[in-house]
Amino acid sequence: MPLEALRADITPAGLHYVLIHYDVPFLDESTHALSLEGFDRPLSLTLDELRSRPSVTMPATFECAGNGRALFDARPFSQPWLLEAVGTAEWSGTPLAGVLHDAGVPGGTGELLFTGVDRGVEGGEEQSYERALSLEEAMRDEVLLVYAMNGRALPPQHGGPLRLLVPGWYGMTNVKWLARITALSAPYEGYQNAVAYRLRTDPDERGEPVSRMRVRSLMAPPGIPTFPERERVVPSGQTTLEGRAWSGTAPIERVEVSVDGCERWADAALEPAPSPYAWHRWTFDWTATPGIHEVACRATDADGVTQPLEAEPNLGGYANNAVHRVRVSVTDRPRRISAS
Ligand SMILES: Nc1nc2c(c(=O)[nH]1)N[C@H]1C(S)=C(S)[C@@H](COP(=O)(O)O)O[C@H]1N2
Ligand SMILES: [Mo]
Repeated sequence: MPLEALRADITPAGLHYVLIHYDVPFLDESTHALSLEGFDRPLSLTLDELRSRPSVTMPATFECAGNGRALFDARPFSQPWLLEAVGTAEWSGTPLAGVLHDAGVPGGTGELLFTGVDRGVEGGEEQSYERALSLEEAMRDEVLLVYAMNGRALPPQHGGPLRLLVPGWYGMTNVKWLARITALSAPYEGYQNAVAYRLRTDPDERGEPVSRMRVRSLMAPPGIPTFPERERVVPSGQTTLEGRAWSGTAPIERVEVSVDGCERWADAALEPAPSPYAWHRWTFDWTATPGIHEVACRATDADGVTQPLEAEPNLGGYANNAVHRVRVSVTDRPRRISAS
């Protein structure tokens, strides 16, 4: 997502970031079905059946766990995101809990496994993209089986015709091209849970699993860019800085802005979020004086956790929620370029 799209409450589908481990499968929505296996009453649900169930439409923000990876000093070998792997869409679907209730969750189920249609080879292992989630998290009211995005059928690159949405969690949880849910009685040890998406500083340690999104804010690039360097040029005088803030762990309480290279901070104006699972807009009025400045934003959540100036590095390059810093060049009156 180009960061100027932080100006929109709802990210247009064509600007929402896309992350795909393998290939986009092209599925026929008239024949695609979701099967539930290992339940008391195994079910197979078509898209029509899912759409006829209770429907919820909810703005929700998620970001890739690797967002900011390329800003770590040692760049891990993976998708080299700078800061663009985040977006907010209006997702429509049916609550997962209702479907699980109909299928009957067997006693002793600790986790559910969500399997996508896409297959690839990763870490030397041929696999389907699949992730397990604890039954407790999966049963939360806001967890949806999603079939529409921004009021239209879910596009192929975002998992159409059906994906999982677990608001508050990093993106890898939201399994696309969802084909199967399996009730598990033993802890899952598959690749995307046990090997990938772990916070490790030593390749031999097991590491903590990556789960909910850390508190974070980003700024829409102020002023106008130079091409091709993409440095920011801002006219001197009054300007409004703006951006978004979100957290998957506790509500956002505060956003602060610094216009002097993170020496001093002042409160930004924080707007209410369009849903408990979507980002807040923030604004900050700045009187810009000519020269080079570094502007920055940082958010704090209701647990009292504030974004760090630098995030702890880890081998996967996950969960980099460091303060967003932007260098701007403030100029007196923009130069006029004559057309002749
Ligand atoms: N089946 C499947 N689901 C998937 C993935 C994938 O590669 N295959 N990528 C995951 C990751 S890492 C992210 S960040 C999100 C991205 O969702 P988006 O492309 O709709 O933004 O989808 C997740 N779901
Ligand atoms: Mo991701």
